[in-house]
Amino acid sequence: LKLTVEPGDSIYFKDGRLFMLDQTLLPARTVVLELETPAQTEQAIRRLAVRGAPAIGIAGAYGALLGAMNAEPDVDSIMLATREAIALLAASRPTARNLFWALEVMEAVLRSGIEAPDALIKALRDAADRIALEVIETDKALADAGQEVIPDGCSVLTHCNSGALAALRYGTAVGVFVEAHRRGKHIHVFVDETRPLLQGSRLTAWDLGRVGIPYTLIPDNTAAMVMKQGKVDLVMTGADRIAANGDSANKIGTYGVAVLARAHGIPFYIAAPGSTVDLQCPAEPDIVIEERYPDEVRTCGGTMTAPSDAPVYNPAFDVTPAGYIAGIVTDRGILRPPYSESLKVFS
Ligand code: RUB
Repeated sequence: LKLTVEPGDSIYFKDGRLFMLDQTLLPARTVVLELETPAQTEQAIRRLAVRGAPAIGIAGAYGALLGAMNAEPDVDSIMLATREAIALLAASRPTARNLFWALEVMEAVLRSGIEAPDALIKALRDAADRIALEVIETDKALADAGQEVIPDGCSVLTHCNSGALAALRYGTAVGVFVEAHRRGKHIHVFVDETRPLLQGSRLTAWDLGRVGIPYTLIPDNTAAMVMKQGKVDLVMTGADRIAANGDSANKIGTYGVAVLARAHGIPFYIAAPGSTVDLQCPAEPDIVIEERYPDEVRTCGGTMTAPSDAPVYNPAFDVTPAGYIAGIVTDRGILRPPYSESLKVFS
């Protein structure tokens, strides 16, 4: 387990700058962005240059650190600039719990009573690094725990991208698949392409291909067919926020996949670390769903595929009710229903 975040990772901090792979350009181009301000970081999160719940938590923490480092070198200025950065970053994307978890950790450092500017900057840097390392550690634990439900020879279906790009090193659901492959299990993955922004075809297919896991890319509307044909043994996806009762937000379309899985008697699993769990959020109605730009739906690959004035509804996430979820694979083991009890492990 490599416990440093460094060049080569999809996101890392070096010499006062935040570097990240621009996920909007993959797989066609590999471009590393170099960010110097909280505003640049907020824009990168908003336009999905960095995306996936744990990854935007890490980006948020380093974005807050950039606010601190750009401030005048006195404690009051650092506090003010960091708080302004935290407020800006918190407004970038509402659904993933991990962003708010990371920003709360940074805010706690500000409240810890450190009185020297250098010590405060160092404490903020240490906190951001710890957040990144915690993502790596929890995803490793989660990937190990998930093996219990991944038998040799199984065929799984996933939606969106929950691999290393979404979470720095291992990933969540894809991390479980990668660990199964590493242990010599023969698995096959059906990858939903994940309209409108194609995180499945652009990122998950890329993730699986580079480690050599056999996969088949399918249009989202083919999931029912492959399930009916008996080609899917289980479904596993990541999550962006898990409410206290187990209701789980993930990429738009996940709920439909869960309903299909239920109709075909196929178990549906969520894989996510504790930082995705929000015990303050009782259930689905309390999860804020991000709505994104209409042109994401009116276009595909930069080409207009609808009238330019077509009215659009573009929620980025949906919520799968707890009753559809056979288990939640976490860094504390696989949690089973009733989730209002089993999720208390994160209280
Ligand atoms: C990402 C998405 C992913 C989860 C995975 O949406 O829904 O499935 O974030 O997170 P977007 P995790 O691309 O809009 O950010 O790695 O915690 O499972």
